[in-house]
Amino acid sequence: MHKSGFVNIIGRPNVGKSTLMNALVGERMSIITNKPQTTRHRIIGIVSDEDYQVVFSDTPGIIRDPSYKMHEAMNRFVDGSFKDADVMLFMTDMTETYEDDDPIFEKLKKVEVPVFLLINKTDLAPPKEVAQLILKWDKRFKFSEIFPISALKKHNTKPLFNLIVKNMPEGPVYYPKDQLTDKPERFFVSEIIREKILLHYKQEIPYSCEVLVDSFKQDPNKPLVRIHATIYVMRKTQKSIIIGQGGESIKRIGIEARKDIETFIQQKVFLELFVKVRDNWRDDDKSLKKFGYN
Ligand SMILES: Nc1nc2c(ncn2[C@@H]2O[C@H](COP(=O)(O)OP(=O)(O)O)[C@@H](O)[C@H]2O)c(=O)[nH]1
Ligand SMILES: [Mg+2]
Repeated sequence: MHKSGFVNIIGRPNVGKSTLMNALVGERMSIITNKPQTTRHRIIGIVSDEDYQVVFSDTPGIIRDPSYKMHEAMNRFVDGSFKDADVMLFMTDMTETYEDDDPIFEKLKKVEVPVFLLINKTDLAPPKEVAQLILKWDKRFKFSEIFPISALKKHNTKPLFNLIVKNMPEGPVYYPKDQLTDKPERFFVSEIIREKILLHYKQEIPYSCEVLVDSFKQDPNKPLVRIHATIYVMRKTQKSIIIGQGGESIKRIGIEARKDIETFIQQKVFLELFVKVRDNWRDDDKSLKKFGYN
């Protein structure tokens, strides 16, 4: 019997959803930083064996007060993940707090498939605190399972994975067994560049940027991939911040991103970055469509 299904990871920003997805899939699919709202799209990671296939979805964190259309689109990716799950993983961590009347509980109540609560970042607290938190959550909502884990240290992630497989229904092979994700290489290239922007710029800059790969071409004469990508910002002042004095800042982004892209595609890369202003793109339907928020 072949088992397969969709496992969707949801939760607020920064609790460790992307870290867990990467730990479970064993590849660096989703970018991770300590900044909230790093993940903007729904990203899938596929784990296959001879007799099962688990399709994990990493989602953007649930944004409580959307401030622009991009946020609304991000929340729609999360809503979508309620619809097709065979198992839901609802993630929290050792530090965040929920009110008993948080709207998420109403949504979770309507879910007909098993919902596992994952309490992440247990490496940050003594076992006694973890135990207390488990009790607290257990009183609040009837989860199918409660798993204390550390996605970062991979504590308890293997037992979690085994239980997920156990909960998969009988089902077909949805994707070729050697496929790891549904997004093209270009998408991951733009995500790697965006990760470097998140890491190196302060305040509103990362949240004002989007990255698109304009071309991705194998060099006809050398074992080299030539990539052109554009960083879109919302204002002219942001463009000069991205570029930096004498181009120093963008140069650093380019060097770091190139290294990671080379690891990701297992080839030498020539990366060229451009910066363009797109006025207020986060609230512009046309831009959002171009950037894949639909
Ligand atoms: N100490 C600790 N930090 C973690 C753990 N999992 C994730 N993090 C960190 O929490 C931050 C947010 O992680 P990320 O996976 O991007 O969270 P997401 O926004 O829910 O996808 C990053 O700095 C991670 O390194 C964990 O198990 N323990
Ligand atoms: Mg994430």
